[in-house]
Amino acid sequence: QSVQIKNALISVYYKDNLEPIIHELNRLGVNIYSTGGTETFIRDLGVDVIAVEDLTSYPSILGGRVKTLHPKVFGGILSRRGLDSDAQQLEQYAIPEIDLVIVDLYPFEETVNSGAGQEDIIEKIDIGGISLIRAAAKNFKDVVIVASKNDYGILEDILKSQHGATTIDQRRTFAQKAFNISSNYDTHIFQYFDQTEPMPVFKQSIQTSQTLRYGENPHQKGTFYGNLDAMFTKLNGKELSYNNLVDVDAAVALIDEFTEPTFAILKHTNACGIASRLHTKEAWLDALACDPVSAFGGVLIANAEICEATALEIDKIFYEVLIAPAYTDDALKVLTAKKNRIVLIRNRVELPNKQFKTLLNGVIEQDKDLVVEGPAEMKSVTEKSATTEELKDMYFANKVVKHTKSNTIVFAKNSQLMASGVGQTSRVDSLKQAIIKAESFGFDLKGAVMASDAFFPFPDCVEIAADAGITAVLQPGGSIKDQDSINMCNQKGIAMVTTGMRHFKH
Ligand code: 93A
Repeated sequence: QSVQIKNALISVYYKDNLEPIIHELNRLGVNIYSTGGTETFIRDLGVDVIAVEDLTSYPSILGGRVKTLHPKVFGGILSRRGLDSDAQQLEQYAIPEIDLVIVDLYPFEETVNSGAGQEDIIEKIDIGGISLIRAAAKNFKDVVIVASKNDYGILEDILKSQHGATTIDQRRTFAQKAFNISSNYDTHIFQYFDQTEPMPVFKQSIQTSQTLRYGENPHQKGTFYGNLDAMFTKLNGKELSYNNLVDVDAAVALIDEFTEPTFAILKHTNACGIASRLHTKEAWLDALACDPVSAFGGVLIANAEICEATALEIDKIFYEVLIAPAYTDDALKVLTAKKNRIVLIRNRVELPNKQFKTLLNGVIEQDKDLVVEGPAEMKSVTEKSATTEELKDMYFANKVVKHTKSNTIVFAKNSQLMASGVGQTSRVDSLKQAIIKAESFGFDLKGAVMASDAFFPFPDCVEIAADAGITAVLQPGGSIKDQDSINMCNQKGIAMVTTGMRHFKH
């Protein structure tokens, strides 16, 4: 499967660094066919070259728009070696087999970036060159395609070390690169013509990418498109995995809801612990107390500097990722002792307020859910009004609700998450899950508040919650049966507020 190069076609925009290849091909006795400017360049080196016009018996026409587009050129590139009918036709029409194509396309992107006018830009849409690339790459079984000036050096090395022969693996690699070049080239042309509103995150993030160890599971490949180094400064630990990234994203969105010192612990994008306190260490301890079982292997995030005392507490459990805006030196000594734990500084980067998701062979885009209703938007709908403390806790709970998978029920007391029911297919199941969790970790729900991401279709949820000790309930409202739930609250002597704002998260 080693193919010896006998005939080459060279048509390049940038002639720089081409010279050594020409001399090498000449030394190997390869026949060189070439187009206008490239042909002159080769002839000036004192090397024999055949003008494509002499092969096609056609001049370059329309100011160069049509120079290589001819069956005598493309037939020689595309013919299937070893197929008698193709060989017969090559002979019949006197077409030489071309086994090396070197093309460097008209610089479309550079011309656009130079601020040139439309006419110049359009003229730089390469037609013949891109066709040569596609044809040669398609026939990689027998043809070598070098599609960029950046690969002249690689070709030269191969020509020298293998005396003008190439292996199938090398030809396939060249073909792969060639299709990468042609697809990027067409993408730039598309972007020039594209008048639609750009998707800013994609445009900006597509420029850097990072191959992940794997995707959500080890048998899935994964890549991150974006600039993690701008978002975080990594102080310790291994590479962030796909699942880490998903949780880190959720963690960042959640913590940004809070201004007072807050610590959150996330598992599978949901908070399994979160608390706001005067000191970060207390916030950590109370976040952990919420569900110390789930916290194992979690993603931890704080919105205030981590000191040594806090670090010593955090260090007691196994976690995957820790994120904070800053760490004291003493804290870092503690936190960097275990080499696998990922410790990140969150850099202040403005995040786009749109989000995207692929589905059904397309993309859906939406504004991020950036609003959260404070006590001012909470409308009391029951005979009993919520106390100031309850209002504060419902505000806290509502922030957590927003960042928890639907259907969601969140219990909170004294700016601490007591339990949540997440991602259940019915709200009442979420509620029951939250009650069981709270009780299993020793919480007394008496005086705690409940927040729900969407309205209650029936009065069962408030009834069960009140029986469990909940004294105030927050929900968006909007069910045709709202009044049933309100009546139930009145009957149980608890408060309810509505916000008018649903916070589904799927
Ligand atoms: O104008 S084209 O689209 N029509 C063609 O038939 C054609 N063949 C090669 N451009 C064409 N090329 C391009 O010409 C190559 O991609 C290369 O960039 C350039 C080399 O021209 P010259 O050898 O005259 O400098």
